[in-house]
Amino acid sequence: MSKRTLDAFFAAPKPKKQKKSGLYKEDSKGVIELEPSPSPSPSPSPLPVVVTSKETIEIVSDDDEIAVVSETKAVKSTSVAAPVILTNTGFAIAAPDRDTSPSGPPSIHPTYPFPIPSLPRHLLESMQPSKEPRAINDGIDLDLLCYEPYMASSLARDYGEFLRRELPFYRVQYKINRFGKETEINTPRYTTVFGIDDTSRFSPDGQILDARTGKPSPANKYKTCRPRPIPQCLQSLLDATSECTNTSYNFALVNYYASGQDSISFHSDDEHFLEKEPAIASFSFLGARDFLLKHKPMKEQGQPVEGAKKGEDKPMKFNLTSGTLILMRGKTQSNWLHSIPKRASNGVRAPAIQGRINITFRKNMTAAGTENYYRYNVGTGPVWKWDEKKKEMKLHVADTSDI
Ligand SMILES: O=C(O)CCC(=O)C(=O)O
Repeated sequence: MSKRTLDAFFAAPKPKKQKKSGLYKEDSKGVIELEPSPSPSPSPSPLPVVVTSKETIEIVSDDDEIAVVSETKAVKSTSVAAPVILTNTGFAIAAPDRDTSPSGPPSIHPTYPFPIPSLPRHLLESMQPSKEPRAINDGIDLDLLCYEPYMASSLARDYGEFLRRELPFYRVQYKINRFGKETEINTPRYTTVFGIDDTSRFSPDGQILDARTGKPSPANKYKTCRPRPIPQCLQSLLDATSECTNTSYNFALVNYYASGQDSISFHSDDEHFLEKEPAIASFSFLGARDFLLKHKPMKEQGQPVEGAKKGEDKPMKFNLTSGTLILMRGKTQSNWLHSIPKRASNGVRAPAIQGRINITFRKNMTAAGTENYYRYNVGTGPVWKWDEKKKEMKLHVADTSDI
């Protein structure tokens, strides 16, 4: 998302939410049927999926058309049985079933607040899709490809935890003028971004070069931001995604939704600096969240278009689990809006509380687009970094010990 107008819109005081029913599939007891679990790809240590409990989740939307709905649904959790080897002394030790050593040196660049480690080898070797995608095109102008999953659950968890732990994040604030009044917007999630548009490229040593001539770009080409090269840990997934979706990308935008209160409002990724009919590859890692899609209003001379209702009033809902890739392409962005609505648990631990990483790969054509992405996803505020002991984001204090 670039222009944060929709986040901005929802920053205004909201009327109390109305309770409506019937938006989600429920049986008479309010129990939602479990969707069939995606069949995992062959993996060195397949993880058994067990249904452990039921929980009530309250879905709170920041869109007036979507009601507050309570769901009771079974929660899936994975139990990991580590393979063991019996030694000749009779002691069992964990089998080294994967090579977690770094696949190379860390990615470094003057714009990074700290070096970003390279992927552990077992992850670098797992960047290809694990199965064929499923096409979803049963809505007007809807053209999705869904990889369920792209990455098997244990790898997706390792990769999501790696990105959460190693990337710098921001909680971007910005001002907009709304109805003649200056309003401060607090982006309701952690964000970060890497990449440079099609008019430039990075040299191997991190200088910005003109994409056409290969010569260094003028120092003032990007006036409001300092573009960052895509680190190896994201570039390797971008390359594999380019190959399987047959599309080139030059930007990686990352969102971290720390809890059910983090969200993104309805919007479409149809910025003018992307290609026409852009293909946006959107990955989910760690906690599952609902992803809603609805058609933009369809009116012809003030009248609803006949037969054009699907998706217009009732959003489609996908529960995006860890390792899923949704490719949104064709006419989707110009005709559909998508969102990750807020959720509040009823005092019960909801999946959203585990935190969710989202990565979108996009192709940006202009320098103005680069400035836009950095403004709304890095901004000018402090850096946040994951604290593995406290299991939460903490303000990052630069290490000055070797200055
Ligand atoms: O988190 C998601 O799945 C959606 C992210 C998104 O829509 C965006 O970054 O523009």
